[in-house]
Amino acid sequence: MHRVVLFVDLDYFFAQVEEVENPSLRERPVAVCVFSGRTEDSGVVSSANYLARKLGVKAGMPIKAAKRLLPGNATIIPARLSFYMEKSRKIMDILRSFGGVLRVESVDEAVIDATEIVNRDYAKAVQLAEALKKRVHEETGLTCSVGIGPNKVVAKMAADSCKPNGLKAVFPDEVPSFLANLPVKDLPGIGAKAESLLAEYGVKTLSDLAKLELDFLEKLFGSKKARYLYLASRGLFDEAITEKQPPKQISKIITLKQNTRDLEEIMQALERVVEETNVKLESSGYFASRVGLIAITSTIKTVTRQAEIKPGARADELLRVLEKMVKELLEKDEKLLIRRIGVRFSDLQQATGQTRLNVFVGE
Ligand code: DCP
Ligand code: CA
Ligand code: CA
Repeated sequence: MHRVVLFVDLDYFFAQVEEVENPSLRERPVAVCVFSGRTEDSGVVSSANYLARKLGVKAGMPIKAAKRLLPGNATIIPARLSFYMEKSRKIMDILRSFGGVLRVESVDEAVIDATEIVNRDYAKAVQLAEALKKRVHEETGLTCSVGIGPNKVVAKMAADSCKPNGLKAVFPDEVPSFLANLPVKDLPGIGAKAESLLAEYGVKTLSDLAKLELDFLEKLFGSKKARYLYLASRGLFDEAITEKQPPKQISKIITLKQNTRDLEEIMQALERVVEETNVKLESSGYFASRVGLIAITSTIKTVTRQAEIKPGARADELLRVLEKMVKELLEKDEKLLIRRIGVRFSDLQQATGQTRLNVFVGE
């Protein structure tokens, strides 16, 4: 029985987000770049819109090289990574709201096992993909491409084949003909090195690749990759799609400049720790319902305190809770000197609701 897998990939993601923020960019080449700061122009292109790509600008290219290709009306934008992350989380929440098993593959990609919610029906999966695309566009202004297939590899290749703003379903019986004449480099996992190695043996297309014996592939690539190539070139590489396991806790502890019982010094250190862990928590998309203080004393004893907190509590609220704990420890033992101090967030839950809309699944 075939599964139904959707692969969603946002089109020219970072650059498109910038276009939505500033629609006048749509008419000109745009390159979103990460500046390294070493010299004025050092760094690389992260994402380019289609007008810039037409001129040869690509992700990974040095900014200097991109500038040589771009005309005067082009725009170079420094990447705003946390802004794109925030958009990404919003999009993942929209996708999640349709049900199915969703795995976030990267900042702009998700794979959904929709087998159950569409009842193995590919026609329904196409409707689901249309509905996803529509909602993402309505709520964020962004377009994406969606591929549908019996496993993740085929679904991803289908998405790649219909960019931008495309929708491509490869029905199970179409898999062999869809793959046959594609160049080997279109298979996820085949980079420039594998491509040229295969070319030495005259292997150019996926049907060439599918003619090779497993033994032979093992000699070239080792057993794990060989097995992948053997199956994937036939459209048969299939692995279960699972949601990532949420972390149980996030913690951080630092060593103070000197052993101390000075409240201000301790709180300054905690402020830094809370700020850093909060960023980590937010970027992984979780809220904590419990915060803990971890103190290691000058005699290397570990003392902890915990309290329940409101999920999503702000740093200043957290620091008030932690300060009370620190005061308590200091009052309880007047000789206590603290050597290391830290926080632990636990009882984590997904930052956003997982309401299942079932808008689509109704018969
Ligand atoms: N990215 C990056 N550096 C790279 C490749 C990608 O910073 N070398 C970032 C910017 C992209 C995002 O990851 O917007 C997604 O990567 P994709 O490879 O999916 O590229 P795009 O979304 O930009 O383009 P496409 O429309 O081809 O998917
Ligand atoms: Ca991508
Ligand atoms: Ca993309």
